[in-house]
Amino acid sequence: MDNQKFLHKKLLPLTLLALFISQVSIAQKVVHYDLYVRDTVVNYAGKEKRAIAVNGQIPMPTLEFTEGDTAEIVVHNQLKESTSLHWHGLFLPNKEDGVPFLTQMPIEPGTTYTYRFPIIQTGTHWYHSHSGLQEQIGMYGSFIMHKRADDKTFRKGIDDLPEIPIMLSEWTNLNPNNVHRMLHNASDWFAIRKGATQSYAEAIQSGKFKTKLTNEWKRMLAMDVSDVYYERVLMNGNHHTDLKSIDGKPLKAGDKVRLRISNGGASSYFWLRYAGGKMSVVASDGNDVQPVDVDRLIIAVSETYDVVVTIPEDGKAFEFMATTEDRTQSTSYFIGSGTKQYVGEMPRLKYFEGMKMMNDMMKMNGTATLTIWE
Ligand SMILES: [Cu+2]
Repeated sequence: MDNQKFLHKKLLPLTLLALFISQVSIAQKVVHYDLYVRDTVVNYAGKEKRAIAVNGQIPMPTLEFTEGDTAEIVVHNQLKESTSLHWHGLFLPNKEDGVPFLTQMPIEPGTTYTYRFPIIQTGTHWYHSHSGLQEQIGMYGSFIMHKRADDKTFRKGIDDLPEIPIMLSEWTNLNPNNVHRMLHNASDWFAIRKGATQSYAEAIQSGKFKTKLTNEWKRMLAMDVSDVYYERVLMNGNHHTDLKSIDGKPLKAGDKVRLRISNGGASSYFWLRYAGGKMSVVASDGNDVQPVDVDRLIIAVSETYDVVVTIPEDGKAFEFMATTEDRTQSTSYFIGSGTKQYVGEMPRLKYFEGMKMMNDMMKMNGTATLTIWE
């Protein structure tokens, strides 16, 4: 009895000490980034336009951590307007969440602000400005949190693959504030640019004159799956990118690459497709999922997916393409070296078919409501 007490007394401080040391060693790794936010001029679609670059680049730099690190991110605002950064999908103390006038004051021009928070999760996430419409003109970037090597959930063959973070985004030559205003005014301009005005002539041509008439009667605007026309869509700030090697290692047949994809677009959903066979989805919004092989998948605004692609043969570069849901724009990576293997464009949408479906559904809903009323 006495012996046990003695042991207990002696062991407790030791245990505490061990606990303390392990905590210190976890908390000690501070990963520091300096972000310089500056005005820039870009030419993505035939016109020189104002944009915002961070450390001279669009998208913003990829920020990488390992679970257990402390993130220390210093924002140097060199703009003539205020800014802020929001960490999309991250668990962190509220005051680090980056929402001006809610969790912090705006970072004023010429000032510096430090975000500091522990990394307590893993996965693919992203970050963006939370001030005005700065996100639309360049302020989006990947935020990657790796698993620790001793993580019980570490998946060999997935979590140790070479990887590429991919930020999807759109570019418009219009000032984003104008886009915003035009959306409020129900302008037809975007539909005209997209060739999606759905005129009477087109309606007659596709045998849907009655549908068109019904819609006019209801004073419906032409319907589309997305409202804004963009001049360009981008993967990591480029229209097309060659990916021949990762970390200096050339990619060859049989190699697998993990694409950590975030949709940093303001309003576009994207279809993702690959010319080299099926893609294996291994994570969604930063969470591991049971791998699922797909021919294509759609990614919504702000979502992230981790997708593993395999290079089926040498001497060819396989296209990984993102196409806007309205199918008017696309952007791609070519993975591997050699002759380009294209996925091919997706067929244009059948607008009148969709219109008719919508009308039929509304009729059905009307009936259902009536039944309830009776
Ligand atoms: Cu967000």
